Amino acid sequence: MTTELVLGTCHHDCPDSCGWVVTVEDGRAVKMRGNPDHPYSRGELCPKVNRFLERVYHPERVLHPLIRTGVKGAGEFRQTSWDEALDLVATRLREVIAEHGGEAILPWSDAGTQGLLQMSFLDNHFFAHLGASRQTDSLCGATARAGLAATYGDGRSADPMDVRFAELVILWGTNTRLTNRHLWPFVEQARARGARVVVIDPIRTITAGSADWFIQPLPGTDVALMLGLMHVLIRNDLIDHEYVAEHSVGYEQLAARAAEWSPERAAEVCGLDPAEIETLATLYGSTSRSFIRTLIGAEHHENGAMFFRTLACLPVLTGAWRHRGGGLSRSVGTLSEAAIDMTLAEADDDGRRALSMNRLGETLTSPEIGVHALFVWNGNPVVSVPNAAAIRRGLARDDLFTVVSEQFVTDTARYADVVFPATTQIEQLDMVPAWGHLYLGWNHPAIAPLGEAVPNTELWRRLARAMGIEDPVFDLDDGSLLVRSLPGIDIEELKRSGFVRLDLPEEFLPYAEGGFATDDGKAHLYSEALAGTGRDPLPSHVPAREGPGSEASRRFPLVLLTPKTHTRFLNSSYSKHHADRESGPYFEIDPADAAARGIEEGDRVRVHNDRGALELPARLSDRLRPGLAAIPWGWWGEEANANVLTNDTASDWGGAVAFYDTLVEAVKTG
Ligand SMILES: Nc1nc2c(c(=O)[nH]1)N[C@H]1C(S)=C(S)[C@@H](COP(=O)(O)OP(=O)(O)OC[C@H]3O[C@@H](n4cnc5c(=O)[nH]c(N)nc54)[C@H](O)[C@@H]3O)O[C@H]1N2
Ligand SMILES: Nc1nc2c(c(=O)[nH]1)N[C@H]1C(S)=C(S)[C@@H](COP(=O)(O)OP(=O)(O)OC[C@H]3O[C@@H](n4cnc5c(=O)[nH]c(N)nc54)[C@H](O)[C@@H]3O)O[C@H]1N2
Ligand code: SF4
Ligand SMILES: [Mo]
Repeated sequence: MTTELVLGTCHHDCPDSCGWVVTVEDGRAVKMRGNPDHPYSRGELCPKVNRFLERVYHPERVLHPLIRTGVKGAGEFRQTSWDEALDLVATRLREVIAEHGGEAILPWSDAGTQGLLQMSFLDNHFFAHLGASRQTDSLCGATARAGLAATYGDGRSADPMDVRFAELVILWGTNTRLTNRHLWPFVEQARARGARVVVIDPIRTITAGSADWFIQPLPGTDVALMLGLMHVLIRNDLIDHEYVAEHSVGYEQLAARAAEWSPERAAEVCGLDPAEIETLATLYGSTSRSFIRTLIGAEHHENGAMFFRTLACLPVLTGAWRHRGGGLSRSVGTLSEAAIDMTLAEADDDGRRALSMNRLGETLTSPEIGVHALFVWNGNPVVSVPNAAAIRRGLARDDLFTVVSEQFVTDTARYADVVFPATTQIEQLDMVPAWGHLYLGWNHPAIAPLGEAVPNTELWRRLARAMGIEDPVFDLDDGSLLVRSLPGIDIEELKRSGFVRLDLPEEFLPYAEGGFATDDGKAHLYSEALAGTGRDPLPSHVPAREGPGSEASRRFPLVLLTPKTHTRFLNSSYSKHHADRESGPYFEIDPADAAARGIEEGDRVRVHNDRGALELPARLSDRLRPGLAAIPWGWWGEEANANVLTNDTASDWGGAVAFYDTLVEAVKTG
């Protein structure tokens, strides 16, 4: 028997990008553990990925190409050969191009894998050759990044691991213990040295339950809270005037705006006590090593970019950026990206039209937009994109040809005309650039691909050949693509240890001396650039159009949040296979709202709005507050998918979408 230990890196869309070790016996993976040498994940994986090998060898894995035999959505297929599947796709694509033009073809993909090669690389060339439409916008991160960039010029962040040096940790709109679990030990290190941990979230999450202080604003009101904090910081002169004078512009204008936001006014908007705002501002302004951690949650609002743009002003005002353990950390993805040369992945866009990935339902149901062929890989849009019922209607169209590359027959794949079998991370080569720490991770394939599954790169090569596309980029193998894209990286070390740190100083303080990425190198407390696009150049609280007090709220008075809730789900991945290990789905409602509707624990409840309806058991919860409801997101199936209800309005700028500005009503049915 031969036994081998193979190093890899988790590919999931998760800030932790953990290192792992796979034990392979005679070509079969028998054990998978965290890599104990990985400086950030330190030998631990998570309740999702601890059972990854079950996923790899799952009897329901798609291991051969499939062709649809039943009606769209039924998930009935017959197994076929690669040749037949490729021929069918090539024939249909040629027909679509001849009849409707290349732009009638639409690619849709997300971050099912975050690997450099397998996320998005050769697909760019394939679709460029077809003259296909391009995908634009983002389900995750782009609005947060654009918001930070409005103040800083780019989305650069502090090293998350530096939270261990903080004296005050504010976890703002992020559920660290669930979504970013390997950061928590570093937060605990800070706490062991006396730091206070504050959580700001509309829901009393498990992270809030572990905090020293939990502040519970109404969703979508944080900008008012931040303006209230600024009001107190300025009034009590807790400002680092030297830092502000040297490294920012617009302090006077911002101070005038903040003057309008007394703690009383802010508290009223946020549903808080003014004393909470006074105390938090005093604590924040009197602590130099104050570390704000945020991820994605707050981006999923109409005013999502404004949240991040405003948040970015806080550590400038107090000069927290000067100190290790101070500042703000959202994603370090831009730092990883800077280490990668993406030239080989880029294809000419030739002015091809771009369609929003967030509005897939509208795109597929609109005859004017006219999409006739859809490719989906690395994502499950029926479950992950808002306004899901519209997507199902679009996918059910007879005159739409849908191709999905997947490991499983997801809710989306059930509508495919052709499903191609995709390898899992332990069957493919890649390099994972992290967004939650400063280490690039290598991923050696540990086992040969199961069945006839192929990495995404190989799928695009085969499709290019089937379409007669000639382009030398398709002749390069995965190893060559990686080596050429990582010019300054010690690849031998990456392969040997599984990770290398980005070439940054050990004490990485991005803005200690200013040096913001704006044209003048300063933080823009007042932004001419925003003014130039017709937006408010200063932080401003704008209530959501679909929010409390709006016209819609008369019919649908409850705000519905649908965040990540289960430790064993990663977005919609695992939700089918770990379903029996998580409780749910359910409708979480505050006892006061339940009483007003005659709803008791366990009652069947119809949750609805104009977009759709779900029938779920009620769970009376002390995690919420009156007016606020929640459904855990990620479950498959029309009866369970929270995105049947969610709002697909675009955020203020940046291209994400307002999932969390969703209003519903709930009626007891049984
Ligand atoms: N277990 C698990 N881990 C995951 C994932 C998963 O599905 N499961 N998904 C991964 C992915 S793709 C991502 S992007 C990250 C996301 O990581 P997070 O951003 O931490 O996760 P979210 O659940 O999107 O949102 C975090 C919190 O934001 C709160 N929130 C919503 N609206 C507001 C608001 O207006 N103000 C404030 N202050 N808070 C608000 C929600 O109540 C929620 O508790 O997690 C990753 N990690
Ligand atoms: N209501 C609500 N909706 C949300 C969110 C929320 O918090 N609430 N979160 C949003 C966020 S932050 C995100 S990031 C998105 C995530 O949404 P998606 O990116 O759609 O995430 P998943 O549903 O996990 O789908 C990933 C799919 O990729 C497949 N996959 C994995 N690896 C590979 C591979 O190597 N090759 C191929 N071909 N396929 C692969 C997996 O099998 C899986 O089915 O959802 C968004 N939607
Ligand atoms: S999903 Fe996240 S926490 Fe789990 S192993 Fe992967 S990177 Fe680590
Ligand atoms: Mo995400």
